[in-house]
Amino acid sequence: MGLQCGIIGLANSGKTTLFNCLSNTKAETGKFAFSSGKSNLGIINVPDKRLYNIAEIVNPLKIVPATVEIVDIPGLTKGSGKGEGIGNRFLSDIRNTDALIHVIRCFDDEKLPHIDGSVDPVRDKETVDFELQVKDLESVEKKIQKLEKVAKIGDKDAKHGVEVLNIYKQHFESFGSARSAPVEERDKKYIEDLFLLTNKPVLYVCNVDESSAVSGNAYVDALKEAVKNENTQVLVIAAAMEAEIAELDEEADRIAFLQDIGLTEPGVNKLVNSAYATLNLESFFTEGPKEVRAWTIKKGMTAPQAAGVIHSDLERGFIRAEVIKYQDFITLGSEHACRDAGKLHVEGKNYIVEDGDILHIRFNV
Ligand SMILES: Nc1nc2c(ncn2[C@@H]2O[C@H](COP(=O)(O)OP(=O)(O)OP(=O)(O)O)[C@@H](O)[C@H]2O)c(=O)[nH]1
Ligand SMILES: [Mg+2]
Repeated sequence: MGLQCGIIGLANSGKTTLFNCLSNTKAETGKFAFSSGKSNLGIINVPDKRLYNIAEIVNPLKIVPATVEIVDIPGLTKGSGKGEGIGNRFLSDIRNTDALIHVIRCFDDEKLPHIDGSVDPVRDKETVDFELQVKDLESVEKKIQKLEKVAKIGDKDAKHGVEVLNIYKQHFESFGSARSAPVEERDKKYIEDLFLLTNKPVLYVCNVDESSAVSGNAYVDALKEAVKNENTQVLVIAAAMEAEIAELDEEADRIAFLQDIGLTEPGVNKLVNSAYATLNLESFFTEGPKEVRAWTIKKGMTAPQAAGVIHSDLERGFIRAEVIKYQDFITLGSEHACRDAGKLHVEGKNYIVEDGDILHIRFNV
């Protein structure tokens, strides 16, 4: 399952800096707003200690973490949705992402002027939301026009669709985002094909200076207060500092650097884990002498569905899954020991895979 996250935020909020701490590819950051003229694409390895603990027992040739794709788009600004600045044409680059990471500037830096004259996280967040809403309004209006034609010739479903889309339209016009529109669950099918930007789950990242990395600052508090009804997570990350840490080659140096400022793990790890939680994602593992690997599934997937994430043949020809719980594997120290202790469970096609399961899929095609 290719999970994709888009990074959004005002120009100079630190999107590319964050991208660089997350991704295995490096992109250029700039002191000037709109310094970048393209979106950056990268792959994040999902940090998961369990994978390495399993590998320590198995000693495989290869360790393969689960991955998430990230897209970093350049500078949004007031008017982006209407084609001002350069942000507009990049909004389509995040159209197909599963979730958005909204980076918000929560640091002072006299050398880095803010495009709107002052640091104000709540205003900035609203500016960005507004640009996305303008874009979504456009999509919804287009669909209304199309559906109205069908409704005119008596199509009841189209008529209802127009009603629902008009709720969205009004909601956008009063500065609402699609995810909070007063629409019944069953009516949301009318916007499914539009991939509305403001319908995507969002995580806020407050980009702070080093001294606020542990406990935040007044900017963070203001933002938290402003989004407290949005039912989402607000993370505090010192992106510029974490980018420096990510540059260090030695793991021990990175840990020492983190501890020095009072952190136990990089904020970007928390970010990936929060994205998983927000999207209801979990991991299962496969292990063998060739490779120990983590895979991403949606919570509630059955064993054949999970097998299908590995390869469609495994889903099609699914016979059974042999399941060892992560904790049993670590405690008992081998597949063999788990089998002997009765900790290797044979499960059929209705088994719901749990986070941390180690699976062997038996199949036949
Ligand atoms: N002081 C300080 N500077 C930061 C921090 N995070 C990023 N910067 C600086 O802010 C500038 C802009 O950062 P970028 O990551 O390029 O910002 P961006 O959001 O990608 O900007 P655009 O691509 O132009 O929209 C760079 O000079 C960064 O070094 C921070 O936490 N503190
Ligand atoms: Mg950038």
